[in-house]
Amino acid sequence: MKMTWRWYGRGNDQIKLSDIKQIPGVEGIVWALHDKMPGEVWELDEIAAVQQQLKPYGFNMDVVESVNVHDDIKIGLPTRDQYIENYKQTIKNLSRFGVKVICYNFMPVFDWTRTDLFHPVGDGSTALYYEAGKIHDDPKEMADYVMSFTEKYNMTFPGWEPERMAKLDELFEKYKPVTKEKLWENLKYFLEAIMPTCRECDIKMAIHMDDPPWDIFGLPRLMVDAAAVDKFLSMVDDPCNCLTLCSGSLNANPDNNVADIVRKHCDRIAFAHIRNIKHFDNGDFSEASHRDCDGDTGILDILRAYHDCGFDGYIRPDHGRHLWDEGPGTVRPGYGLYDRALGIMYMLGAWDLMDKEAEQK
Ligand SMILES: [Mn+2]
Repeated sequence: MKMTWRWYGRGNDQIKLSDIKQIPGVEGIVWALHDKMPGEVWELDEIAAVQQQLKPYGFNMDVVESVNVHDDIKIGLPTRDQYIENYKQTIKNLSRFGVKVICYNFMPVFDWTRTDLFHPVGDGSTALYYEAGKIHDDPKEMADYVMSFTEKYNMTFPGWEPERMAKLDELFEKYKPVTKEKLWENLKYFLEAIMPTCRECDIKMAIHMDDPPWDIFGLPRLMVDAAAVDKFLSMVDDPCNCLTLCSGSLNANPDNNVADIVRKHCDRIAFAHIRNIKHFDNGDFSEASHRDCDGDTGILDILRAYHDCGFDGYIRPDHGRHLWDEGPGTVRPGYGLYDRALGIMYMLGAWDLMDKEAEQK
């Protein structure tokens, strides 16, 4: 496996590349052009600027998270073909810089959804939290909460672009005819259109699991469980059609066994996100440290499954808690320095031990 770290870019992330360099084992930066709107072509000079930033530290730029998919593609409007052409051009441009994996998602309107971005864990740290009772019929309430952070701290979140959120009513109206079946069809149309370009460019498209993995506000969600993963991979059965298997997103539903999916589909997992979730009886969940016993996701089982399969794809710690002096205004929710660094050491510790055991066999 190849360890990576998600970084939001110079001037857009408080964490410095020189800090990341000091974390053992990090080979690559998972990056994106965060000022691009979905549907825009990523230009060569913009990509080259990121390459120049990473070069002095010796980090690879093999994984992009995310090239966001335009709503017209998800809705299936006639205008989608132009946006698909733009997407293909972005794939071609990225391949010129050696990019190997593009992480994306196909969630309607909203990206990840939480009700509290800095919820007390109980030990003085905070974490992202989902309070089931707070997700009512009114999506505006939640959008306003998330957007209040955007405004207050002058920080944009991928998938929560203010330009899109300002037109929330209009977006919901446009998605009205999009049933779950229609959304599957639109995803298939998109993938079949871009697969030849991916093969030509040696780039894997790696869909992220939906977060949380169930319908919200009447909007359908697709990548929610093992059956959906099976359907997705067989629907477009191409080695370039892959997964970003996010343990935390899937395991927000405690019925989802992530290790089983790893064992079944390891060859189609291009990118592994490791995140631990703690469940509560009332349907709430909190994000937890990467340590197996701090949550219910089965982090050690998952790592063992990857190791047993000889996983050689990219992996990263996903969301972490906010520790020590990290809090609103000093850290991106879920993307602090310390807990993710601890998560890496935990994963590498387990992995190194499994390597040693395998050697001795
Ligand atoms: Mn994830």
